[in-house]
Amino acid sequence: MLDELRHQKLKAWIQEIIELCRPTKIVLCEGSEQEARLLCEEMVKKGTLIALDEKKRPGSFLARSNPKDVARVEERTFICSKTQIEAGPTNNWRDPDEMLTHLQQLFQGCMHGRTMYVVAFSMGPIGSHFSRVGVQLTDSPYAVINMRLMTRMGKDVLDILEEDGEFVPCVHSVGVPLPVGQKDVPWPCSPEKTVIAHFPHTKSIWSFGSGYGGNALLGKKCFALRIASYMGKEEKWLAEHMLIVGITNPNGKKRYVAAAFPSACGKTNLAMMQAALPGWKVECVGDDIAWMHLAEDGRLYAINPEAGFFGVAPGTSQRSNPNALATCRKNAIFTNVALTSDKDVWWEGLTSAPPEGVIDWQGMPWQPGAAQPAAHPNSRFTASASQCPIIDPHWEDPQGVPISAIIFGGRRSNTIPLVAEALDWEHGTFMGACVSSETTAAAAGDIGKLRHDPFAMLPFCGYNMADYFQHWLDMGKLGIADRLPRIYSVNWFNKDAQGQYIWPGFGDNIRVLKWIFERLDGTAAAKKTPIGYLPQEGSLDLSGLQLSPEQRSSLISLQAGLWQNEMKEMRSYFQKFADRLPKPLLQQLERIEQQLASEKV
Ligand code: SAT
Ligand code: MN
Repeated sequence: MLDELRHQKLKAWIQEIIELCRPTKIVLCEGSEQEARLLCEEMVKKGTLIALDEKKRPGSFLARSNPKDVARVEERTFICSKTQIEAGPTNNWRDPDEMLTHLQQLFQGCMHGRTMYVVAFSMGPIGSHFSRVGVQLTDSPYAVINMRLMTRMGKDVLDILEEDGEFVPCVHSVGVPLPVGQKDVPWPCSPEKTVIAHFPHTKSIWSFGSGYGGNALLGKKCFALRIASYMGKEEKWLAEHMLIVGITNPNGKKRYVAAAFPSACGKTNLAMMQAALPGWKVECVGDDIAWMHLAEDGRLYAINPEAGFFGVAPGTSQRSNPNALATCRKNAIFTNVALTSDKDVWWEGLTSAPPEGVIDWQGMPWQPGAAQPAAHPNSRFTASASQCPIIDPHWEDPQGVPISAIIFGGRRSNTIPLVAEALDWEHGTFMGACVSSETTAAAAGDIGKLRHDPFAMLPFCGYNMADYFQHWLDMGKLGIADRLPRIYSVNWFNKDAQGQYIWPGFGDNIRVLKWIFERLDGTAAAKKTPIGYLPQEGSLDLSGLQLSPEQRSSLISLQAGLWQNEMKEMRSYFQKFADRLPKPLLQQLERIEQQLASEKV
């Protein structure tokens, strides 16, 4: 079968991994529907997948993972650059030689009794100058069918690799060899031995022990963010944890915006928003990752390297995201959601009352009011972007779409106003560096704890975060100042004294996008403050919202005391980066501190 391969280097590498991992069978994936259907049938027989009702969810399946394998595991994720300083203080570093020795032992015979799938994939439209190719070798058929939805995968990609095309080698194993005659479990994994290792210098990825999401679909966080961020630094482009949307105003004028938020902070909802203001329209280019490059016209253009969505299920509803529901109406894979008695899916928030006879994500009968939710908080749907009813007509444009604004946001119950515009690129870079957010279920660990998450890239930056800040500053210098996107910070999650969210969010977030749009048009008024331009009273469209004057002002005013604390906190956070921290960021911090201290505020 490998004889078909014309790419000698690829063939030799596959051969090497076969010798190491000793799979029983090799399958070169072609990426066809037929192939995916057969894989799903096999997985249904094995109990990995449950086929959902053909009328309610055509072509769709439910997978239940091992309860120890439900999210990304950051403490087992490593950046193996040559020196520790290259990985920086925010990454787990391992010496590359030591890690490779460890991996050789770990992967030894690990695919015994299993099939190894060869999955060639393109991140970005096939053949676009801005796309990059990877090849994942995996013993997880679940990873294969997800990669088929999340990337352009299969024969077409092998074709464009020709005889010597570059590719990122990605090795993945669930880490459970299967002795002859032993029955497999529905979700094999090896949580105690999980390692997700990235080698920026050789641009390669090894992942062992987990079959879940970002740990196993190596095109996503491992390649399109960690390795690609490193490529972007070398090659002067940006790989970012950002959604991309097109926004059209009632006059038919359209602008594209990219927005970075930490995992499970509503990126998918914003990316597919049903605008609450009449005449405004949002179209989706991507919901998670943006690769952005400067074009000759001095503007920043973005492609979505992915081809599908791996969205958080809980909370997704007709109110919060009707377009996501439409996207996963058919041909979808659900992981760790609940099952209904009529073989459909359910999760918290999908409907106000759960249907009768719900089976929880672990396969147990579940009653409303139970201590544990029916769907795991990090349960997901995987669906092709082409099924999204509001997918942007340019979402596969090989040149990408021109970005007019970049937004940074996090989950913050106070301090950060609803929206603020950066004074310039340098201040915008500082805003990105200042992102912090309450933790969510997307990663294993505590939930609801405030942590710094610069540019929403904390778990995804493949090199020293201080150098990444510098790369952003450098990109600003390479572009043409008034053609670069303007930079904004937003916060949908401000709470009042009673702990209730003040801002309605979801479709009403269009009001904030409208203000940004009109700032770019030069028609929305703002007042200059130390932390950026804040909406002038009346410039933000709040028509029809039930907000008291106090609520309005708390959303868009600068709270000097809280900001003084914020800057103190940032000063101490920045110490992490010692003298590698770019000076302009420290200068921004000092400027804000001084201006806050003066009476002008
Ligand atoms: O990394 S995942 O793709 O599993 C999800 C996320 O953290 O955004
Ligand atoms: Mn993400």
